[in-house]
Amino acid sequence: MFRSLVTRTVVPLLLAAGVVAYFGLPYIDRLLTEWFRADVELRARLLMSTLEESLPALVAKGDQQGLRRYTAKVLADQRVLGILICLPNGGTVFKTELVPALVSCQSTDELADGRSVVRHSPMGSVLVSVFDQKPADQTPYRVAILYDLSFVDSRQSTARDYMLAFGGIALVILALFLVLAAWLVVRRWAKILIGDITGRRFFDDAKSGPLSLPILRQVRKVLSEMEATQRLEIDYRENWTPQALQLVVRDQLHSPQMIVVSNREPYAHEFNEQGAIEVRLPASGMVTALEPVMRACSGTWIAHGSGSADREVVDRSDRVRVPPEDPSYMLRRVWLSESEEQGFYYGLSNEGLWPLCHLAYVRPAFRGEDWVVYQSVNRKFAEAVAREAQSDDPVILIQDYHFVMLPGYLRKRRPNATIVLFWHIPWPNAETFGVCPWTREMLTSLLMADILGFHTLYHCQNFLATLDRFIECQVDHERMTVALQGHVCHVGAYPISIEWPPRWLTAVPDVPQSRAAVRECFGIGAHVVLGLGVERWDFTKGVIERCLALELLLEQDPRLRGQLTLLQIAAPSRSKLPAYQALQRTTLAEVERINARFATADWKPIVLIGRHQPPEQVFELYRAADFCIVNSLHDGMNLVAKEFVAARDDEDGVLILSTFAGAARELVEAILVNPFDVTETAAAIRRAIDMPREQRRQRMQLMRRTIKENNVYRWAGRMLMDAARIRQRQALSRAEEALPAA
Ligand code: GDG
Repeated sequence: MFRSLVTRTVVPLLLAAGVVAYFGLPYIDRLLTEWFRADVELRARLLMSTLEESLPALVAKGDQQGLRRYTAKVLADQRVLGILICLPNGGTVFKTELVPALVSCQSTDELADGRSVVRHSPMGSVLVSVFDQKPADQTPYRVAILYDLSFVDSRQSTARDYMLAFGGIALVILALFLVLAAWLVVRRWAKILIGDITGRRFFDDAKSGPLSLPILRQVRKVLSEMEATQRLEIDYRENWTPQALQLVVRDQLHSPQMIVVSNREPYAHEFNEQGAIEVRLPASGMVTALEPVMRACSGTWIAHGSGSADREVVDRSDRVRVPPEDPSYMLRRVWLSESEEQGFYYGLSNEGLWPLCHLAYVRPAFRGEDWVVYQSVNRKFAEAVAREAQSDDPVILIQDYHFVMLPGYLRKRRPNATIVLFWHIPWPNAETFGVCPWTREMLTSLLMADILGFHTLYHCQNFLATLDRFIECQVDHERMTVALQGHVCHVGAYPISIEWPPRWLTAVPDVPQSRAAVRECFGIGAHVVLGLGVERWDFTKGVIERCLALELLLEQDPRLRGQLTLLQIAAPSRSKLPAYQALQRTTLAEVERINARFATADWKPIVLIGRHQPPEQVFELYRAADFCIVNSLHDGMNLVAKEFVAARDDEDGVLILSTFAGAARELVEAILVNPFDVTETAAAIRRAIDMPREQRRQRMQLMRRTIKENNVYRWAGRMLMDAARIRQRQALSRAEEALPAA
């Protein structure tokens, strides 16, 4: 700051002084010249009055010798250069030796008595002063006294140099003094100002000093404007980003430890056929949604280590940092034995709860031994969470139906933790859920969460109705809260989504290139309309119904044969279970039958890829397709529908969507179908093929805007903002309870 004060004060001051000196010095010079000249003129007049005593007699006599002797004494004064005595007619009476040639009686003739003139000779300047003498009884004559003025020049330049030097030094000292004083004042003021800001005194006019007040008022104004904009952005945000989510975690939750618990891990390490370790991203909607959130928020993700090489890469505490290419959070793996996996994952979770919650008409299986294992695995995860928790109040985000008992177990171990459980699948009506033999235990545990999130309001209402039917608790339908054993659980609809824009898109070529690449890869002709299906191979996703709809369409309109292909990606899932094995067999058989019925030498109606694909490949397929069909029989949300729309930055392509998928509540511009109605689904495919470009563009534009605004950061942000409010309320009531009774 000091240097800046110097450059901002001293330098301009010196420049200004230079300008003043440049224009002022000639004036001073002139002034000095006049002073010196006046001085010399006075001396000439004095000398003349001295000469007046003896000169008349010598001039009268014309005594050249006497005049020379007499003037020689006068000339002892070195500054008197010479004396010239002239007659009125211009004749010379007497002239001393050093009178220069340019001064003569003629040349001084026009000068009036007592006046002076400066003549410039090669020896220097000369001042000539003339005095007319008129002695009584004598011829008048004129005396010219010549003074050497060269001393004036040298004195003048010395005087100027001294003036400049003193002026300059005085100026610099003054400037430095000023700068020092200003610096001290500013430093003190800045110290007070910083103190007022860091001590937060600036929130209160009365506490901040008068000097700081004007600035602090400005700071406060800017801050409150920023806060208002931020609030606006958060409330009505069209553009939720990872940074916005980080802000929510920092400013509203005050950066607590974040722990995610799920069965499926976000990254699985697998041995490939060559024995090398590969990282694989599972085909899971929960992982698709949660992974970007975790990358933004950091923390620990606890999940079942199911990859064949998972144990090879963890540390002694079973931890590994992920994502592998740019680690930003910790993955803590929990190991499950085969029997644990059987009872917990395959058994109760996927043969019991999954079919129970999806109206796909697959009968759920509930076995007592699975229930025992399910609870013990939930306890094992509770143990892992407790070990990972570094404080008594972490934020724990539990994912899905695999961990129904976890909120209850965790509430006992960490009463002050904020527990959020998100239910990724539908919640059926009360009668249906009541089929589960352990409904009461499960509901009681779920209510120990602080927030219980579902995709849709409809699922929330089903849940509240199930509570009403099966357990004794206080349900406030207005505020969507449930009180049980002194604990309040908030039930809310938080429609899940995807990151915007999906990060895989950067690695995928544009639409024309993707179309060409995919058609070449799968041997599909350039003129063929390409329909796409992408899912885990699950009976809820309606893959067989889709194939039947395609068959019906080709039957109804033979002109479409050779013109339309369905490319179906079915990533094997839960393949150990008989229902899934049967599904895979039936799907393959149906595809084979339909292909055998219609296929030609260079065309097949259905191309089925029953393998897990890398995510970049999945996004390339989205870009290559003319339409994407998502006809799930029942689906909590369905992220494939959202990913397809997100991939279509060309604003083209048609989405066919099941009315029984949660996504249908948001993506109303899709062609909505009842997946159980094969005829309607066939008609929807026909509509997708025939839809004009402009209609496709407008529908796609609207859907893209919906997903962009309601992306996964908004999903997590809304839930975490609610969690923050609940935390604040709980802290307040704990503080009030701690107060001594009045
Ligand atoms: C549950 C709910 C809810 C699919 N095949 C491959 C692959 N995928 C990816 C998709 C998508 C994800 O898997 C599937 O997401 P969904 O939402 O469709 O389905 P679920 O796994 O059943 O998820 C569902 C979701 O939770 C979130 O709450 O929407 O309703 O059932 O991201 O792209 N990914 C890769 N290869 C594949 O072959 N890499």
